Amino acid sequence: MNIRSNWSTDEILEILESPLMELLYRAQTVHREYHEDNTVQLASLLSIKTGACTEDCKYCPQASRHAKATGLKREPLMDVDDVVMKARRAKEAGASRFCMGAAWREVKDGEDFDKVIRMVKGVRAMGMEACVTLGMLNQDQADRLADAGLTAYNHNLDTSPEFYGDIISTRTYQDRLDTLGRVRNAGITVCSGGIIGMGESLWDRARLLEVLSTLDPHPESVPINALVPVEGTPLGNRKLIDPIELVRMVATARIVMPKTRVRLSAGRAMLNREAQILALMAGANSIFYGEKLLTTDNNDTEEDKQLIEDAGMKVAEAGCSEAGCSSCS
Ligand code: SAM
Ligand code: DTB
Ligand code: SF4
Repeated sequence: MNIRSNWSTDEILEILESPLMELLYRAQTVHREYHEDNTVQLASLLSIKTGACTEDCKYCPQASRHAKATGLKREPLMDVDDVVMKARRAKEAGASRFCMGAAWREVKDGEDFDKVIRMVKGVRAMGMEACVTLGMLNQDQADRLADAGLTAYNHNLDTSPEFYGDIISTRTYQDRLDTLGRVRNAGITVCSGGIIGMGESLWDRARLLEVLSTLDPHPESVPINALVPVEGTPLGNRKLIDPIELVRMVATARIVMPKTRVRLSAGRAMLNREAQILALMAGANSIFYGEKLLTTDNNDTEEDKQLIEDAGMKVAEAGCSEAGCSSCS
């Protein structure tokens, strides 16, 4: 099967809505063809700068305008040595990718960015993949991150272009796409996905997958998050989504972006073992691993390792996880 970058909304919507057994069968067939290694990558997350963000993303506990209602404590940028120590612990626990998140609207040149560059170098020196998510970037900043050896840059599109304005007003969809373009230009791999369960329609979900799958090349990594409704945020009262909706989203992402690492991301803590195994069967081949995501709780690490073993899959080793990696494909 060839890799397509011309999917239409209708085609994707048809897949997303197809009978569950057909959807799972098709997704698993694609998955086996492109991911013979049968691995799940363990990626650990660390919030290197927490809260006090000027953006107004309705889902996010880190926006300063939600701080009073959420009670989230802001933390300045961490020290480089502390971050590298956390990465070392994550590696010892089995993670091969270390993702660092900062609650910034955009990167500003100066001392803080210089520290992030040193963090990236420190993580790479341990043989782990390094990913950062720092908000918007200019080309020079993307190039500096590439020079530091950054593996991937995470910058989510979150939802469809049409629903985006209902969730965020302080930046545009085009701003997001522009940053992704700079990341690609710099030669860093692209990590971009979205969130379901924010009140969007199935059509919006199909549109998000359309935007991602018509990028050429596809993002190497697509995180699929379920909204974690955090009390005090504007979406804090939203009902948890049905886990099967998450499974459908993962399966559809797998079918339209066969080579991509699809990451079962936020919201996994609300899934039981069976639902997580269904998501792995549907083509998810990475999870966030560690007791915390950025500010919210994540699944237990021992249970995660057991789950992967019980599912008959293997933990991906460092340096052997990117789509297109010569050792994997
Ligand atoms: N500030 C940077 C940015 O927005 O790109 C990086 C950090 S931001 C917290 C990273 C991603 O976390 C967001 O794009 C969003 O997709 C996800 N996220 C944040 N809060 C979430 C929540 N409550 N539930 C699910 N995903 C969430
Ligand atoms: C992504 O798509 N999900 C992660 C990571 N990329 C940076 C973040 C999830 C955050 C969930 C809410 C929190 O813990 O603050
Ligand atoms: Fe800021 Fe990122 Fe949270 Fe939006 S998602 S408020 S940009 S930290």
